[in-house]
Amino acid sequence: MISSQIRQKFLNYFKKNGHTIVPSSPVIPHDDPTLLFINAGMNQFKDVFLGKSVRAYKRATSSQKCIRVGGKHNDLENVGHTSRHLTFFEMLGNFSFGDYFKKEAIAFAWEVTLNVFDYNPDHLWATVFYEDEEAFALWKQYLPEKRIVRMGEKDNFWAMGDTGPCGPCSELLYDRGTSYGDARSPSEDIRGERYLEFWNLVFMQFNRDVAGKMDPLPKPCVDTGAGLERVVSLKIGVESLFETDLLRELIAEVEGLTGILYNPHEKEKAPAFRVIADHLRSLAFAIGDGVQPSNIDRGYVLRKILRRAVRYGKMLGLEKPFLAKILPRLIAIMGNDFPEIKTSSERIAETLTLEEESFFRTLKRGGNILQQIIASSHKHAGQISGEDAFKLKDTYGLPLEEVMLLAKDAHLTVDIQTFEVLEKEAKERSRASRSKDVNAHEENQYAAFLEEHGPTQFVGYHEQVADSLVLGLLKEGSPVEALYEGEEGTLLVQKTPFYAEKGGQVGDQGTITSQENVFSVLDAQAPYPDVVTHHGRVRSGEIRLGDAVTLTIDTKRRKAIAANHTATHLLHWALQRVLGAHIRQAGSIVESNRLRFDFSHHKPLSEDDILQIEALVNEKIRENKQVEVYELSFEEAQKRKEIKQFFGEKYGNKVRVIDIDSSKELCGGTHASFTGEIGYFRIAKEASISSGVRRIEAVTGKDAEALVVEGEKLIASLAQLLKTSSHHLFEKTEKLVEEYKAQEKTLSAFHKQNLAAEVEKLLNRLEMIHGLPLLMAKVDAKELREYAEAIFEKKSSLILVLAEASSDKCALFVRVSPDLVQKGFSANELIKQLLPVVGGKGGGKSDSAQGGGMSPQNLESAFEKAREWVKGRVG
Ligand code: ALA
Repeated sequence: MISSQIRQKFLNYFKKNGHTIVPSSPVIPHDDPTLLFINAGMNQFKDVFLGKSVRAYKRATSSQKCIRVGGKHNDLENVGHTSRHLTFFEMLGNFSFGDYFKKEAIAFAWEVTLNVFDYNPDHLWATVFYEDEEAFALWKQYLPEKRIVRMGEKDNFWAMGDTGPCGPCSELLYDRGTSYGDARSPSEDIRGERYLEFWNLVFMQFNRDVAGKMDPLPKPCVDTGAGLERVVSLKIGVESLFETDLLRELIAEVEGLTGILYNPHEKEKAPAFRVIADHLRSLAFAIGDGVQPSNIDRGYVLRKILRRAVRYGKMLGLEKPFLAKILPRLIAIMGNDFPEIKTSSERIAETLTLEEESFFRTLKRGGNILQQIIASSHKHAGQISGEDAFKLKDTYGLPLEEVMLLAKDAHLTVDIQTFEVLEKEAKERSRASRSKDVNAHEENQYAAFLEEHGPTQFVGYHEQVADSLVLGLLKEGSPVEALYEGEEGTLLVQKTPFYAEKGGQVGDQGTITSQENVFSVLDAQAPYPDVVTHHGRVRSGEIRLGDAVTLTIDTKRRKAIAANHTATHLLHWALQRVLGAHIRQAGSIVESNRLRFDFSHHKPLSEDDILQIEALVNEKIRENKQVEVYELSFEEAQKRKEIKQFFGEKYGNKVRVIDIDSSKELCGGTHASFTGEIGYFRIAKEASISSGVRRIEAVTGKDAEALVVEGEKLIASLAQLLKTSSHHLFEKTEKLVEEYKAQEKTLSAFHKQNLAAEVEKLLNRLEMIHGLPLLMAKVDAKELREYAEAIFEKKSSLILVLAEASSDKCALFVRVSPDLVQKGFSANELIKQLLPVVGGKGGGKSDSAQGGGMSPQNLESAFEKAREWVKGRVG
């Protein structure tokens, strides 16, 4: 495949030029609330650009999976309707972290363009930021001056998002000729069709903070990005990205499914082919990397993409889930270069199909609801309200266009203005929930602290006590000289045994003392890389800046946390063994008295799964394996596929491996030394937290013991209640159940007998009114109907009035046999005569009716009334 070849050649070129080939990170950014999906090759290096993290290399190259939808770079609505918008694409890039800058970046790009992409130099143009004289001068070595264009900030200043690394950029463009328009230069080419940009070289120089302030980066860096699909389309000279092998093969699959041929110039159906091919890639890679369609955040975006694919699929007559049918082809094309979609293929297929099925149901329901809305809108000014339209879209997923089309057919308009207001509000709500934790002021404060005092030295992997100096004190977030008895605050030192909350493990607790002065630490946090803060209260005396202090952690609590952390790794391993390799951690919390583990899985665990998982973990505990801890270079770790690593976690140059027999994970947490220290492991709870994500809560050691004891206590009290021992509880309960069944049988037989005898007695009260059999009786039972049945078994032609009464209420039941119904007697009519007498209400049909009243003392009068009624009817 040409695309694979170009990808490989590109990476090899840069490797030959001193760059390290770094694998693509997953499409989900970890720990970066400013970003929804990975949208550029540089994302995984963000902290390296900012100087917060170092790597063993200063030059890197990658082919990064990117999803651009939602957030700053958003193309979703265009996709399918143009030749070059995609939600998923691969970005080829080379990066310099404070190593080379503009000169080499431009030289590399030029050489690759001519010798790897094989482009004709006569077609090439470059743009530069309008005030970047240096870049302009550099390009002059390769291009005639008239093919170097200065552009403004909109085109030639690149930023990852509203905050983060940014800088001026220079783009390489390919002139596709006059058939794509008569613009004579990229600055005249408004639609960007003729001069197609294929490579962006960003000269990273600044970090923009939330206030918009731009601070220079520690060192100028280079970040470049060339869209692989675009590069290939230019190389093979096709008009559209959808003609490149990566996408055309997926379109071919859709042709096969629908029996319709793809004609790129046909306006009705062609967009649908493109939408499906593109969206499937976003969906498969995002699901493969652990996102589940849902109602929030990236899960919501995924749901939106999937629904868009389904809607376009319907235009091609696809009325049943179809995405999983195209998936194998995607895996065949890309699975060798991105093996994660191969290993997760089953989970991806299942997730796609379940979500599609649910959307098909939604569409059906939404369609029905729209019909109701249409019916009622006719009465209301002939317009569908904005609220209704929004509800249809937001709750039922019915897109506005569809609502408008159907409304038009029904001669209605839609209040689009209100709809748009509501949609904007919803968008703001979802944005607000995302950017909660970027507090620029605090960040700057800790960055300054780091600059002045260097990193806090963490000695807590081996030590529980450390002596150090107080370097910083904060009260309500502001620096102070001292904290006094009773005051709450934050304490920073040079060296600490306190583990700061990270990777799900809670922070340590303990004390910090200087002579008789005591500060109780309730929590330790890392608000900035390499800075540990101790939060708590001065219990006695005072703590001053510069004090020599002794820091002591609560060792018992720490041991319990460590055991739970090690158990979490074993649980993760056991889950993969029992449920399959597709299990991905989606979050965890490790505390002293419990652990919580979230993971992607599409169905509830069976009782048997849970038992197996517990058994595996407990077996490892009994084997008392040593928990080995060692460091590896980040590169080495990435090569070792058996080591679990998470979504682009910000790993430094060296990474720490926790190695427990067959479970190996990159992890900075504190752990038991031997698995035996965990003691015992039990799952306390298993449930779903959102679609496709499950949560396990588990306990270890004495908490696991307590869980078992609790169960045993319940058994013991049950045994006591049943007057037996817990050993005989089963037999005893079994016996009781048997007895109960037998007694029920006897009781029911007895009841029947009783009823028969009662009925015999009742039949004595049969009256003949002018030859018509009437039976009226007050009985002592709630089941008047049952009585009636038994009576009618004995007497097939009859008017029956049964009553049941308590001191303040009565019920009446009237039944007329079919032959008398034929003759015009109606139970309903009769009861309507009787109920007023007992002060009540009710009714029924001609053969049977019932009701209740509040005056039971009038029952005799009611019976008299019945007699008269019958008499009247016969007479
Ligand atoms: N990060 C730059 C871009 O995405 C290269 O265009």
